[in-house]
Amino acid sequence: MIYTLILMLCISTADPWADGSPEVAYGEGAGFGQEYYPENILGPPDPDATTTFPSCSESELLTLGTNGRVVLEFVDNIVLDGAGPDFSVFENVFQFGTIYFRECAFVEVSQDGFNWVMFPWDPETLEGLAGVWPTTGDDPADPAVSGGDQFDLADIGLSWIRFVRLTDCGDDVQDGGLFDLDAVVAVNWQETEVFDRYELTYFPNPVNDFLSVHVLMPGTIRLYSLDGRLTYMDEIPEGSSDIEMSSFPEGVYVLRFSYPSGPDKSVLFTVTK
Ligand SMILES: [Ca+2]
Ligand SMILES: [Ca+2]
Ligand SMILES: [Ca+2]
Repeated sequence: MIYTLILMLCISTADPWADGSPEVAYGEGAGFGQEYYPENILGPPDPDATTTFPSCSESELLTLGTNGRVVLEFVDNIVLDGAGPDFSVFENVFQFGTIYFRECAFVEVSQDGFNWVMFPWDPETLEGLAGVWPTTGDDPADPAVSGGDQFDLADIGLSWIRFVRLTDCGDDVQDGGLFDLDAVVAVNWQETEVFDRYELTYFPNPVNDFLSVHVLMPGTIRLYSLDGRLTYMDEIPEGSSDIEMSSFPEGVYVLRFSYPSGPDKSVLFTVTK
């Protein structure tokens, strides 16, 4: 049995933690932890944090600043709607006697990183916000013992998500101050192929009539000859588009696609007759 376990550990490299942070926008009062971003908000929460001794390390926490926001991305896994809570957010909330020191953030989730759904929240009870309950120091992937703030995708009607966006509540919520993110951890999740949301695929190559280009979001396509001249430009929708190539002289071309808020992708292809 131990061999089976070792084999499983070798095969599965995915983890429940958030894996990347494609976007951050700091607000007033930010600064703490920026030197360690994004590593300080990826991976598990600070292992030394407890309910009464919260994390206070810049290598574990990132202060967003007033109305600041950060996006976390699950790369090797997605969060699924399973039984009960599906992911947890850990902040350095702490308890002193009967008092909790809380600094809150709004929580939104997304499948594609563009369309977002916010968890409903209550300004009185703070339910639906992150930064409300302390980290216990127990297993961060088990919501029964982990502490932190827990979110159930069933509450907003989504079956899975890949992105979590946290926005400091600023003056919208009467809390203790600035939200300091420690970690976001999936509870119900599934390993996935590493996903490139800025994917660009095309065929055939070489081409003599129509070049079929497939992209995941709308954007601008440009074709250049190898001497750098722009020979074609158009806006294309998400999905597949056919570009008529029969009037193009033979040769090698650069196909460049600009995603609306991502990197440009460039590939080479050949036109033949
Ligand atoms: Ca992960
Ligand atoms: Ca951390
Ligand atoms: Ca659920």
